[in-house]
Amino acid sequence: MAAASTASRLSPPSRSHVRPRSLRPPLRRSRFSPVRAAKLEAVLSIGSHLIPHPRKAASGGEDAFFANSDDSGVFAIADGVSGWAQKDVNPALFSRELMRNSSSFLKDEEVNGDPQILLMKAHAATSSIRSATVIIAVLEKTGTLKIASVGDCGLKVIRKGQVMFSICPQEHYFDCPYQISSEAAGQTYQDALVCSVNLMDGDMIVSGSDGLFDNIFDQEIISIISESSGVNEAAKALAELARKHSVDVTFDSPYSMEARSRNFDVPWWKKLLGAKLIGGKMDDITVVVAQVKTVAVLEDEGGDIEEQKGNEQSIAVAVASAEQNEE
Ligand SMILES: [Mn+2]
Repeated sequence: MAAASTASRLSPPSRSHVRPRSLRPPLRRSRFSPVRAAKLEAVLSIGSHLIPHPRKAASGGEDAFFANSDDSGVFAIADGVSGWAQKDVNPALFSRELMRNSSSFLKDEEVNGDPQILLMKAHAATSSIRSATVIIAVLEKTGTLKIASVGDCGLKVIRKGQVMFSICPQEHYFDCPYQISSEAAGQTYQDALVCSVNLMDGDMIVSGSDGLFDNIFDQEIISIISESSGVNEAAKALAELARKHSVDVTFDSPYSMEARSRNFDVPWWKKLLGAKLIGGKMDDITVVVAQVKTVAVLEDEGGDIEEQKGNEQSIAVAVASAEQNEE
C-alpha cells in the first residue's frame, strides 16, 4: 500500500451513510522501518453554557444538552416544547431524557457515529411525554461534522471571522418548529435535516437552542468568538449577551425582525404613531461552542486503546452537567 495513504487529510469529500468500518486502513509497513508514521485526526474542544428563562430559573428551564470530547467529539441540544396537551407535565422531562438517551447510545454499534440513527434510538427509548426540538452533531476523525436536526436549534461554523456554514430551521409556521414528540403527530428522525460539513483546524462551531439565535446577530457571534480566549468563555459570553438582549424590550432582535417580515406587527394605528414590533425573546438559552483541533496520532495498533480510556466515565459526567439545574 502506498505510503501516502498513511497521511489522512482533514477534509475529504463528505459522503453517504456508508462508511468504512475503520477509518484507519490496515497498513503494511516494513518491519524494518525505523519510523512510525503519524496521521492527523480532528478533535473538538467543547465549551457550553445554559441560562434558563427568567421565570423558569428555579427549575433549570426546559433546554437540555450534553457534550463529550471523546472519540473526536459529539454534542447535542434539546429544547423542551411547552404548549402541547398535558399542560401539567414539565417539558424538561422529555428534553432531558432524550439527551440522556442520546448520550447512552453513543457507543451503540448500529449508531456507528450517525447522528440520525442516534436520534432514532434515543427517541425510541424516551418514555416521557411532551416534545422537543433537537440537534445532534458528531465529528469524525477525518474532520467531517455530521449533523441531524429537527426544529429550530441552530448551528453555525465560523472560519477566519466569517460564517461559512449555517443550518436552516424547520418549522410548520412561525414560532412552531418541527419537534420530536411523544405524540404520533410529532416528527421523527426521518424528518431530520441531515447534513455534513468538512471542517478545518481552528474552525469554531457555535450551536444553540432558539433562545440563542433569536437574540443575537451573526456579527455579534463573530466578534465574541474572536475576542474570547477559550470555548467555555465564549459560550458564556454568547449566552450572557443573548440573555441581555432577550429581556431588552427596545432591542430589535433577529426574532422581532423575523416576526415583522412574517407580517406580525403592532396594529396599523400604532404604526402611524411610529411604533413597531420590537424586543428580544425571553427563552431558555443554551450555547455550545466547539473548536476544531487537529492532533497527530501515531500509527500504532495500541494508540486507539489509550485514547479511549475513561469514555464511559466522561459520558456520565457530561449528562450530569446537563442536569445540574434540575430540582
Ligand atoms: Mn427555546
